[in-house]
Amino acid sequence: MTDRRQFLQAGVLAAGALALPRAGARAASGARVVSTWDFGVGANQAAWKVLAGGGSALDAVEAGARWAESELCNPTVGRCGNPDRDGVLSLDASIMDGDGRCGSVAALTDILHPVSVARKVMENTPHVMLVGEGAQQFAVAQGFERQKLLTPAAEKAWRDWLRTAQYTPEINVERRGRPGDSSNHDTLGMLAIDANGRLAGACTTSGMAWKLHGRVGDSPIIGAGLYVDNEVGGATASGVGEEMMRNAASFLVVELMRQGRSPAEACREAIARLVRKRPEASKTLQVCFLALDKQGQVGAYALHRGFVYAVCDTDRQDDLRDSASVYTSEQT
Ligand code: SD4
Repeated sequence: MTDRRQFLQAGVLAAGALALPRAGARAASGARVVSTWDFGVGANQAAWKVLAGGGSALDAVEAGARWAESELCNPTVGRCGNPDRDGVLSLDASIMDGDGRCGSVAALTDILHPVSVARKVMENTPHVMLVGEGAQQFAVAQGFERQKLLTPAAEKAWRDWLRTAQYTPEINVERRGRPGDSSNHDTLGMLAIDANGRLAGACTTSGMAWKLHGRVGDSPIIGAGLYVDNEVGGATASGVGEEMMRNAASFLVVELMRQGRSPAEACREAIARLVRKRPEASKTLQVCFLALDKQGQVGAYALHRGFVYAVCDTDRQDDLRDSASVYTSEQT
């Protein structure tokens, strides 16, 4: 179990700590996996074990998202996530491959691996999305164990919030006054291309802390928090999900790449549209996009400073990049 800061301080980014099987390097040639935020380094490495062994992009992104859901201890992903305003920890996740197969779960409670439930929705049902109680029933029927996930630390944070916030739902509670602070927002969005040139993506989150009970963000909405198409590439998002949902934003990024934009240009244009629609709101909300095209080129763009993303391939498994591409600083 790893706190994200300890994870970085422990020197996981030091090259020596990153020895991964080189034997798979040939099988993985051309493969690449990219993820949002600094803990994306650890998630990428979990995914890379699959890609380096010649595995599929779909298996890789599931493995990477599972790593974030269980190994990482972080207030906005998986078992250590902060609850909603009623003290309920509810998780959202999605998975998609480049052939358009997809599955997602939203407002799922008491199940450790929402991304794997999402994959079961994709593979074992005629549906794309299950929510709430029905998603949990389905998970249990598929063999997932019900367990209490809320950590004592998350429960304490919620109780502290209740004391001061008078039960008012807030959209941007973690970001107030510092919209790009990387220590405060952390959905895992992951995109991978395997050695056969096939793409897949996954997204997993506990969403916004202290959200209204029943609130669903962009992460499980195909086209908002995640979209993948083998003909073009994939995109994923992190930040205030309501903005991604208003703009079908990950789909938009992929469509912009289809029209010839590079991954970074497509992410930038998606942010520009969002700002044009809601210029005032954009001053305080963070929105970040990460995209990977079918050639394996990666690009990212954020509305405000603070977004970092991780890139992993045969050459390097610990690459953490600062999204120097920031919309607000361009405008000033
Ligand atoms: C959501 N997009 O639920 C997610 C939250 C997030 O970094 O990305 N936080 O709106």
